[in-house]
Amino acid sequence: MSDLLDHRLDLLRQMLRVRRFEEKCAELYTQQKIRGFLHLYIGEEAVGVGVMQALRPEDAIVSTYREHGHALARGISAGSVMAEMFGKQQGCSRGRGGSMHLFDAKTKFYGGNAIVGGGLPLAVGLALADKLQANQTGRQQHVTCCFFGDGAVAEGEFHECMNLSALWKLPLLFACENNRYAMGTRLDVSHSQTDLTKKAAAYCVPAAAVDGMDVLAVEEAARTAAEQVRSGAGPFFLECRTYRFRAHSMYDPELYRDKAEVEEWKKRDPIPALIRTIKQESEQEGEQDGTKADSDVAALEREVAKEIDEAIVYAEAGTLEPVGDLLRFVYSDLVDLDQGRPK
Ligand SMILES: Cc1ncc(C[n+]2csc(CCOP(=O)(O)OP(=O)(O)O)c2C)c(N)n1
Ligand SMILES: [Mg+2]
Repeated sequence: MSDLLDHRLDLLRQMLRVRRFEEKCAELYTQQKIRGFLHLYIGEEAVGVGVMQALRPEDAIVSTYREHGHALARGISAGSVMAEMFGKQQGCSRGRGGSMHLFDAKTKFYGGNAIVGGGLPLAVGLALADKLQANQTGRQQHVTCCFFGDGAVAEGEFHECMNLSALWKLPLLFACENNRYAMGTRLDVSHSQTDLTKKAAAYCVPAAAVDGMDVLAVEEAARTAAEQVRSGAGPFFLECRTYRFRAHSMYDPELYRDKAEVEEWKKRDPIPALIRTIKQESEQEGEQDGTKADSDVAALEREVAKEIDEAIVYAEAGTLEPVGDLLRFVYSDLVDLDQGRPK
């Protein structure tokens, strides 16, 4: 099998992990094993998986409340994410964050965020720190990638962050997930300018839009953008045009859009689209009628199902943090500045 096909299958594996993980989350939510808010990424997987291809381990990521896919694609284990969904202390945020606050310092995944646009100023701060350190040590700048939705573009923070990042030439990749809705508000009802790239361009941030239902296109656009950022040219705004197939959250009756619109977008589901590409390419490579591709896909489905079943077993077996520990981390320990140790 060629390296190219191998890579395509890996992208498919990653999108399937996110899709099947979240389908299980929806089931577990109705069983009340997962509580609180739950925002599914189903339909948008090509964005998180595609953008993540362009990032290196030393790069940083800031995310939103719709971040399960980002976390999984970044390499946080399915078990640790599922345990967090269950509120167990084995979760990546010790069970204190839940669905909207996945966090993992090891992979530089600096958090989901319940505040619309709230990740943007954090990302500016991270990128500024990175640039200052790079200047001091002479190393190359790392990329800080900030995911946010079209709704965040209507927030004041977005405009402040565009301005500062361009002014200070910060190494920031803005990954805008334009799924056309902010809860029940359609893009053209809340934005006077619906071409979001123009808003970034107004602040002198170079910008491009990409088909967010095509993982290969997203990967290519993200690689180009990330390399430009890494070279020290300053920020880049990548608008990924996508669609969520499910409701905004588990509490949304979806009265603001036609079922026919959703069905139309489902025809562009990024997972079957990639399977079709893999089959075509596999046939071109001489794999006869594509049956090899079918068995590859079936094997991936089995592998992913096993991983997620194991993640659920891990989360079920996890433990809740003792009530007596609940005040831990509310205040920091007093540190003796001379000794660098807790007093
Ligand atoms: C500052 C702020 N205002 C309002 C809300 C309520 N709220 C939660 S999600 C959401 C919509 C955001 O839409 P978008 O940024 O497009 O992300 P999507 O849900 O489409 O992924 C709103 C208004 C919030 N969480 N934070
Ligand atoms: Mg949106």
